[in-house]
Amino acid sequence: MTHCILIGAPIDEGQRVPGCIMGPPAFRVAGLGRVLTSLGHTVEDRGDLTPAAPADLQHDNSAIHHLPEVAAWTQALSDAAQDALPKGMPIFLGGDHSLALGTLSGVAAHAAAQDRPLFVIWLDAHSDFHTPQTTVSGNLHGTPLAYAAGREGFDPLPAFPAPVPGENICLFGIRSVDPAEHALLQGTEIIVNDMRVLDERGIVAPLQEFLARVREANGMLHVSLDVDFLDPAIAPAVGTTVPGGATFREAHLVCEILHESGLVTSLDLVELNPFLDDRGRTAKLMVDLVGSMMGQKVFDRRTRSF
Ligand code: 5AB
Ligand code: MN
Ligand code: MN
Ligand code: MN
Repeated sequence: MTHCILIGAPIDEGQRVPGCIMGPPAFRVAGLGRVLTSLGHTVEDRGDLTPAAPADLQHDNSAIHHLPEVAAWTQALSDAAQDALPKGMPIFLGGDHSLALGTLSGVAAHAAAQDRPLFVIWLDAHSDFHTPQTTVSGNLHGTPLAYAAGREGFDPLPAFPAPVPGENICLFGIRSVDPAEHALLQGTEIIVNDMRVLDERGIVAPLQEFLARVREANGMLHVSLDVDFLDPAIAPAVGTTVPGGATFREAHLVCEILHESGLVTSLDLVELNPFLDDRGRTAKLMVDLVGSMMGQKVFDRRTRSF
């Protein structure tokens, strides 16, 4: 049984397609709390965060937009993560993926205080490894992983507390990497399980390899689930669809394996844009996936010997 702490973060300033602001209520309407309760967990819904008033921040890269707002969210989310982690498992309801600038910062600070290594699994079509210097779109939802990995150039944001070593980060399902991200990633130890790798090896072995390392190190594990990890055919409600994503069963299997590992300590649910959804099917799928990650099974084999 896990104490699940739901934290809404209706942030949509990290990209330009309106709608992610409706993410937290959509997760609630789709039954996130009910699913968790039905699995025997306790649920504490802390409602939606309100960031402080944005400070006057500038950046040389004129493409960047809404930096002050994103910086304010980063601080609010980092504080919220640090407050929740000693009490249970925070589940952050986005909001776009710039949310992870804050959640990763808070989780990293907590892990450092506990003297435990932090591991991150990034379930996404994209590598989100731009810095404020390299982003062409200026959309800060494409930057959180580079921030967490301690890349330079994030000056206007709060300093990242304890950068996550590359070998503790696993990209899973990516199929869209910009040239500047590619160049930056080449210089890291980040584990890149792109779709090419998953097509060839399947999802089980690469995932289990990473989880074995988390277990061995007694690490904390932060899962960041971007809706566009999923194939657009099953998850249309996202502004940045990329064909060739995880299938329904691949996505559930990832979540089932994450559950069995018993290692997940925090979770982001990001990039859901309910305005683009088809009768709530993406929101419901995301909630079902959280169910699998928290113990929902087709058939429970624990009480059988075969
Ligand atoms: B997401 C792109 N690399 O920088 C950019 O959805 C896309 O959080 C970023 O993964 C996608 O704008 C960010 C082209
Ligand atoms: Mn993302
Ligand atoms: Mn993405
Ligand atoms: Mn996206």
